[in-house]
Amino acid sequence: MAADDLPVLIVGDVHGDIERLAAALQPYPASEWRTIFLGDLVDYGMFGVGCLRYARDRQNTDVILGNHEVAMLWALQDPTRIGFFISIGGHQHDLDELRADEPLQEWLKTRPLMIKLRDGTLVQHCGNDDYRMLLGNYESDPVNAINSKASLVLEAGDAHLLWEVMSGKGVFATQPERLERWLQHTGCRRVVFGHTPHRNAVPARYHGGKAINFDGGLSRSHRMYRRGAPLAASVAPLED
Ligand SMILES: [Mn+2]
Repeated sequence: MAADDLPVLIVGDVHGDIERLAAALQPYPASEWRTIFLGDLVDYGMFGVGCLRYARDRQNTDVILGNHEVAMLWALQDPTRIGFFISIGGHQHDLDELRADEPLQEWLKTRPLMIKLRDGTLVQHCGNDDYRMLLGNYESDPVNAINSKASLVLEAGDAHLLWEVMSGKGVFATQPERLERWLQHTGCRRVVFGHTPHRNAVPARYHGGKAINFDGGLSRSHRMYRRGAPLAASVAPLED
């Protein structure tokens, strides 16, 4: 079966906790699911690059970029940003490992910022519409345009431009008009995102399910980790 025909499994921010990631994926064999990682696999936990490799090598799997991957690429391109990268939870050993693995860098730099699924679901890291800053005035296919722009920016060594786009606060939970405009602009019926931990037992749904947050604070090393945060708050099938 092609990955496109499989049911979709969403994985929210993993942040280096490869043990909890493995536990969360245990009920979902790779061959039976199309797995989509929402970005932020690195930082806080000790196994950020390990999580990237795990996701890259998992069958039927897509990975989109989070702001923490962008910060890591930025630190890689500009050593004066290493302190900043460490200050947001980054680890020197992860940076060293990424530096030594050029194929992994290349893979990371060519990941999309968003994916539009056949059912009209938009998948992106941040719960806001700041991605529009990457768009020109008359883009007929905004999702594709944003992804192409992001790859060009990273290839040119300008990761900082993406950091500006991706470090803002989520707004979809609280600003339904902006959500509605973004859905209209991208031609989607709902948006799935991570980036800001919610406190639910399952992914947090807003505005009748038009916006769904899958960042359940999976990583025990995250500064906002809450003891007992259920795995299913971050890793769950995308329902119809
Ligand atoms: Mn995050």
